[in-house]
This record gives sequence, C-alpha cells and structure tokens, in this order.
Amino acid sequence: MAAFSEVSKIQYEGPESKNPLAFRFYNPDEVIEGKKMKDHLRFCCAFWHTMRMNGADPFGVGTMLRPWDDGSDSIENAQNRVRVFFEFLEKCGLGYYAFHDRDVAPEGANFAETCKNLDAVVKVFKEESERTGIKMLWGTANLFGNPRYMHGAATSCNATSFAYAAAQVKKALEVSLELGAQGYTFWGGREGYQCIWNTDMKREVDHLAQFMHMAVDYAREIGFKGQFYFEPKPKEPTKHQYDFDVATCINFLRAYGLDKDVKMNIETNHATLAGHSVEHEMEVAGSQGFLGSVDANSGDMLLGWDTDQFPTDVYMTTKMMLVLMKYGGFTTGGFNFDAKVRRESFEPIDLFYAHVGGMDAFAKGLRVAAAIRADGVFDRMLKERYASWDTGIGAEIEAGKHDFKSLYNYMIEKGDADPNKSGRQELIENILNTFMF
Ligand code: XUL
Ligand code: CO
Repeated sequence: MAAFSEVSKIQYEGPESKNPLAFRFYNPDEVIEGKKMKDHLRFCCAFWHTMRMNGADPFGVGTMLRPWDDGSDSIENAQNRVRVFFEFLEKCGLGYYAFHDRDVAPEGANFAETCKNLDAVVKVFKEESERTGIKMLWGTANLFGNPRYMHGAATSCNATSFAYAAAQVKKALEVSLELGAQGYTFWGGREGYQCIWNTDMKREVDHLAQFMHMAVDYAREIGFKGQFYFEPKPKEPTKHQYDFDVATCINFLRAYGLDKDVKMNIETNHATLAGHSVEHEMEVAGSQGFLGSVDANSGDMLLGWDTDQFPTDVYMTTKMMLVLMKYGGFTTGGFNFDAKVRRESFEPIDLFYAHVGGMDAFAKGLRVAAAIRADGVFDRMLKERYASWDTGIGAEIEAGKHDFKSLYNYMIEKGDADPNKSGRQELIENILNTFMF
C-alpha cells in the first residue's frame, strides 16, 4: 500500500508552471556545461529529518502526521519506514540517501542486539536500493543521542563511551560498505565542551584524532573505498565544538595527519552559526582541496540556532554553485538536504513541497551560475583586479625572484606603490542581478 498514493512522480514542467508539485528549473537529464543536471546536483535525502523528525520542540510534543508509522520501536515498523522512504525518494527523483545508524533501527537491550536490529533494517535498504537504483551518499553513526554520550563520544572523559563509539562506527562502516555508500561523515555531535575547568582539551582532541585514524584504518582494511568527510559546526549541542568551521577542521586534519583521507562536508546553517556564509566555507575548503560534500539547508536570519530549514534563496544557491563549479563540481559528494519541514507543516505533502522547492532552488542556481560562467564577466573582472601580478614586479615576486632586500631596493628606487584601482563591488552585485532577472 503506497504511502503517498495521491502524488505521482514529480515532473519538470518549465519556468511557466504554477504546479507546486512540478519542477520549474530542475530538468534532471538536461545537459549544462557537458554534464546532466542530476550529476551536477546529486540530490540526497536525509532519513533523520524526512522520516524521523516529529516536530517536537522544547515547548511542545511532536506534530507530524505520518500515517504509515505506528510509532512503535518494532523492527517491522522500522522496515516499513524504509519502504515508504524509497517511495518518497522515487517520486521526488532524489538519487541518494543518508542516515545515521540509530535513525533507521532501534537500540536493543545490549550492543549485540542493537547490531542485529540494524542488520534487519539494512537488509530492506539493500533491497530497495537495488530495486530503484537510488544510492547511499554517505553513512554515519549517531554518537550524540544516547545518554552514554553526554560528555561526548571520541572526546568523552569516559573511556568506555569512546570504546562504545568505536564499536558503533566499526559497525556503521560495515553497513556503509554493504550498501555501497560513496562516503562516510563524521559530525562532531557532542565533541566539544561546556566548561573549561573540567575539560582536558589537548587529551580530548588527541582522542578525536586517534578515533578518526582508527575509523580510516578499519575502513581501508575491509575494502571501503568511500570518501571520509568531517562536518564543521561551531556550537550546539556544546558551547565550544572542536570542529568549529572549515579552517579549524582543516587545521585539525593537517595537525593529526588525516588530511589525505578526510574532506569537508559543509552545512549552510553551520556556516552561518560560525559567522560565515556557506560560500565562504566552500571557498576555504575548495581553495585548499578539501571540498567534499554539502549539507544543503538554510538558517533563519533572526534566529540564532540550527533551524535546518529547506533552502529557497536563489542568491545563496547561485553563489554556492559558482564556488562548486569553480572547483570542478562533486565527485563523491552531493547536496544532502539536511533540512526539516517546520513544526506547523505537519502533513506528508509538505515533505514534497519542501524537497521540490529545495531542488528547484539549486537547479535555478546552477542555471544562473552557468550563465555567469559562460559570459565570463566575473572571471574578466577578477583577472583585471589581479593584473599587477601577471607582469613586471608582480610576476617576478610570484616566480620567487625577490626577497626583502631586493624589494627594499625596488621601492627606494620607485618611491611609492602604484595607485590602486576600484574594487567595483557595487557593480559586481548589480551584474549578478542582471543574470538573476
Ligand atoms: C547536525 C547535523 C547532522 C550531521 C550528521 O547539526 O548536521 O545531522 O549532518 O550527523
Ligand atoms: Co549536517
């Protein structure tokens, strides 16, 4: 029995369409810059939000209407959710999925039983994935929900919590291999601290690195070839997360020799919580060779927490696409909608509106970004801005032909730097609007 019998597969109807259950910009097989739109965008659905988020907030109980879910922790209910999930993915045209181990299967009385529960549900994922061709973008483990992780997992003061987390990630890696996941994500969860006087920061961060090395080593041992990702977030749940932003994470990866194995999974709302824009974070990662995957969502300008809203701002998606395309696009990564419908949007159909809108926002961003790239205006302005480095003294410095002494002599002779040229910031912003509208 279909869960969404009133919805058929979402179709591309073009920009004039007024149908809220159609794409206006996302035409999956249309080729842009030599690649199909679906391969540029690699849309992914997050099981934890779409299937498990019940709308509860600190002020009230869940609101979501999910008629297929009997609310129990039974394996049958968990397996049925997976079938419903794939019906949703198919109808939306979402080519990838992601889940935490604990989203999909309930914990048992002990660790062994918990692993058995997971296996029973993974079996259905495998069947459904084979039936539909929809793939796992990345795997991950929930190392933050259970009270055993109240002090963190890899950074816990409790060594047996670390050990439990290691056992859990070992299993999650095996599941990721079994399902052919193209990656594995570490999001810090509670890997951070609240109180500096009861925290041994050096020891905790060393442990985190040791934990990630163990994960990489085990993955390679069992033949898991997926890309590892580290997902920055500055706060929430802890006051100071060790994976604050992309720059902090890259420093950590390099300091502990993990930079060859781990790239970044950048989330929009985490970037803004860190006081950055998502395109800034993508640029920091891209320019250093760490751009892996993106958790696509959006925050609220007036709220200071991780609201995980669906992205609808085409300026933002355009800026993201410009950075992504500059660095060659996704290889193993994708746009994972780590986003939830709001508490008041409690009907199943709202899940469709949300994903269709998010997909279309990125599709339009892709189209605008491709038009800007084809025109070349931004590239020309950039080249012109740095022209002083292409010839003369600039080119000599870049070629390593100078030192402080020679530059001192150069300036004694020349007397002053050349006059600067305008940055043309307003003009650039206006030009962007000419492509938007
Ligand atoms: C939490 C968050 C996670 C990770 C996966 O803010 O973004 O859902 O993406 O653990
Ligand atoms: Co995320």
